[in-house]
Amino acid sequence: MSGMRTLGEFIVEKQADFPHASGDLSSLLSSIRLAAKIVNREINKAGLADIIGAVGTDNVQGEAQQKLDLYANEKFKAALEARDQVCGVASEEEDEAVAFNKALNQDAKYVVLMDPLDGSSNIDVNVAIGTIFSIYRRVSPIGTPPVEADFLQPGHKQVAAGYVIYGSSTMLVYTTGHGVNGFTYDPSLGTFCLSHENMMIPKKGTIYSINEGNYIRFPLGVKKYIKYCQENEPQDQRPYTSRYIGSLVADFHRNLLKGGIYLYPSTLSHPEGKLRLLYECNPMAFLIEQAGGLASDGQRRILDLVPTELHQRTPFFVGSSEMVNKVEEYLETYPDQ
Ligand code: P6P
Repeated sequence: MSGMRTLGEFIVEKQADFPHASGDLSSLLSSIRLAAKIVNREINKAGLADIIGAVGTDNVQGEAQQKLDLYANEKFKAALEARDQVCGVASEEEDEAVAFNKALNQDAKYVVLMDPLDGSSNIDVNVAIGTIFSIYRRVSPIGTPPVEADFLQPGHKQVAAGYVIYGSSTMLVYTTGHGVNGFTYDPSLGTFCLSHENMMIPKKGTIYSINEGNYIRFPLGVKKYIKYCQENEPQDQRPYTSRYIGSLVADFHRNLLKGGIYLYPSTLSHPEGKLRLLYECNPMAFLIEQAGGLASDGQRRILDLVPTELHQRTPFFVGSSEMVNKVEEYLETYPDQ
């Protein structure tokens, strides 16, 4: 196929963007690529295997774990530990951060935070789900086990971030701070091929993604924004449309391609919002800013938030810059009484 560039070739080629690169990040990204292929294979045959159905245990979020959650968590941890670039991993499926104790891992300079399978309630209804990952340089000394501070860094310190979307086709989308690139998996070749180079989100869009079932519990500013979308007839655009899949990765990916905004505000049941700052919001915020969009908690830039605990939540507004700015205006104009 003329001009086909595989993810592997792209990772090595882009290593040149980092003059001091030792190849460690390239190798780390390759281990994520491998785990994505393994998880993708299981997801695509989940309907056939006995893998469907909750496994009976609950994770730290108190959510019933689907078997595929556990499977994805184990496969990504194993792939990351097998290479010598990662000293530890934090995961939505792990109560505490996991330190890799092999000496070679303790000499590693990166930590990874991940949601191994986001949207897990969508697994057994054949709706797109995804893996989200976030990579930092450790702040603790090389040669020692990682400490909590390695995982509680503000999002603007990320070295790389990305997601895998297991949808009608499987894609891996990532950034190392030099733009966003998307790779589509070709199962007949077993390779990810560059399909979306230098992805940029349109500055404005007409898609808004929010769970309107929570409407009465939203902050007033969010209610006002939803009404603005429903009553506003944009002159130079199609009318607004509501699209909500229930998988952050799928809603985010569609909005990245077409323009739009995803909103998960604080609600009465989730006063801090539902989404996790470290392994859902920060990586998506890095990606959207690299693609020319914005990510906010309603008042502040997500990437500037200083984390205090591994599984902390935050309200999350992410997508086209004009749309995120509009929501922030409404939240400022109508602060919750
Ligand atoms: P709700 C999935 O559990 C998730 O973390 C995101 O992927 C998704 O956008 C959101 O929660 C769905 O939450 O409350 O609307 O079901």
